[in-house]
Amino acid sequence: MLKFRDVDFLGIGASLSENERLVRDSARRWVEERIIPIIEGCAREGRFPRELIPEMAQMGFFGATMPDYGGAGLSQVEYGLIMQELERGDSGIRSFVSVHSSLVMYPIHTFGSDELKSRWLPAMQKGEAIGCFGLTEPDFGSNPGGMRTRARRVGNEWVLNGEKMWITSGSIAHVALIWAKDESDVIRGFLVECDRPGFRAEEIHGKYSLRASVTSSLSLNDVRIPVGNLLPGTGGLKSALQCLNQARFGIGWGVVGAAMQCYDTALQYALFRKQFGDKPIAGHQIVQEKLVTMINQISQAQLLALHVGRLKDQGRATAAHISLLKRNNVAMALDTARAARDILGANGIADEYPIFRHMANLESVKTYEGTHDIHTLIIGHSITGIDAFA
Ligand code: TGC
Ligand code: FAD
Repeated sequence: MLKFRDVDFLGIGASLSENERLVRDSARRWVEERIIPIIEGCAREGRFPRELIPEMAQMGFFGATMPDYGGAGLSQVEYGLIMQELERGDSGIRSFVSVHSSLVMYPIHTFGSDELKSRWLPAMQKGEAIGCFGLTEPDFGSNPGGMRTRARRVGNEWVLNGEKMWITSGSIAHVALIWAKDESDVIRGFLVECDRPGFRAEEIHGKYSLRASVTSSLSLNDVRIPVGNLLPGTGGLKSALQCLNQARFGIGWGVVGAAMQCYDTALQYALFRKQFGDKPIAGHQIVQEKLVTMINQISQAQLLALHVGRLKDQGRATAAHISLLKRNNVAMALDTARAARDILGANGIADEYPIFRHMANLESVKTYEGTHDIHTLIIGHSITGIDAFA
C-alpha cells in the first residue's frame, strides 16, 4: 500500500479554520492507523469491523454536529471533513457513520420526544446502541412514497407490518427507524427495538460492492411497540427526506475522500511504473491527460463540498443544492476511480491497491440515497418547476 499524500491542488486546506484542520487531521490519522491496515482484509472477508465502534465513538464521529446529548457540536464543514476522511478509508465505514448519525440520531434529535432523546441519543453517541434506517422496500426504492409498510394503533401500542430492503447495519442494529403509513396513510417514523417479537433482520450476502458494510433485509410481522416509540414530529414523506438531506450532504463530502485516495495512488504509481524504456508512464501525454482530468474534477468537487458546507452552516443550503452536491461528486468519484484503475493496468484489479474496492463501492453510492438520475430529476424540478418523476 502506497503512503497517502494530501490531495489539495488549489490549496483549499489553507482556507479552512484551525479547528476545521484539527478535526480533519485527527480523523485522517485515525483512518490511517485503524482503517487502512485492515480494510482490504475486511472487504475480502465481507466483514464490517464492528470492533472499531467504541473507538469511532471516542473519536466523536457519532452525532458530531449535535450540540447536546454528548455530541461535539461540530459545524457542517467539520462534519463533512470527517466524512471525507472516513470514505478515503472505505465507503462502508462512512456509510455506517452516516446512517447511525444522520439517519437515526438526527431524526431522533429533530422529531423525537424528550424521553426518546434521553433514552437513545447518549447511548448512540457512545456507540453502545446502533441504529438503522428502514425506508426502502423491495418494490419501492426511488419511489418510497408508495411504501406498503403499515402501522396500526391498537390501544397503547402501534402494530407494524411490512418489509424493508437494502438496509445498512440492519442486522447489527439495536434500534431501527421504520418508516410506515398510519391508518390515515400518513408516513411516520417509528423506533423499533430490534429484539421485539416479530422483527427479523437478515444479512444480504453476495455483494460485490460495500463488502465491508452490513446490508440487510428487515421483516416486521405484527411487531408491537409502545405508542411513545412514534417520533411525534414526523408527518409525511418530507420528514424522511429531511433526514436524507443530512446523509446526502455527508456523501457529497465522503466521496471526495475516495477520489483523493484513488488519484493519489494512480499518480504515485504512474511516477514509478515504467514502460517502453526508462520513462515512467506519467511521462506520456495520454496518462498526464488522465491525471489532469482527475485532479481538475477533484478540485471542483472539493470547492463544491466546501461551498455547500458553508451554505449549510449558514442555514442556506436547499435540498436541491444538496442533490447537486451528491450527484456531481459521486459521478466525479466514480469517473476518478475508473481512470485510476486504468492507469494501474492489471494492478488496478488487485487488492494490493485500494482502487477496485473504491470503484466497486462507489457503484452503490451512486445508487443509494437517491440514484444519480433521481437527483437529476430533483434538480430538474427545482430549476423548471416541472415534476418529471412520474
Ligand atoms: P414529493 O411530492 O416530491 O415530496 C413529498 C414532500 O416532501 C418534500 N420534499 C422534501 N423535504 C425535505 N427534503 C427534501 N429533500 C425533500 N424533497 C421533497 C416535498 O416538498 C413534499 O412536501 P409536502 O409538504 O408537499 O408534502 O415526493 P415524491 O413521492 O414525488 O418523491 C420525490 C423523490 C423522488 C424526490 C423522493 O422520493 C426521493 O428522493 N427518492 C429517492 C429515495 C431515496 O433517496 N432513498 C434513500 C433511502 S435511505 C438510503 O439509501 C441510505 S444508504 C445510506 C448509507 O449506507 O450511507
Ligand atoms: P429503482 O428505484 O428500482 O431504480 C432502478 C433504476 O431506475 C435506477 O437507475 C433509477 O435511477 C431508475 N429510475 C427509477 N425511477 C425513475 C424515474 N422516475 N425516472 C427515471 N429513472 C428512474 N435504503 C434504506 O432505506 N436504508 C438504507 O440503509 C439503505 N442502504 C443501502 C445500502 C446499499 C449498499 C444499497 C445498494 C442500497 C441501500 N438502500 C437503503 C436502498 C437505496 O436507497 C435504493 O437502492 C435506492 O433508493 C434505489 O432504489 P432501487 O434500488 O429500488 O432502484
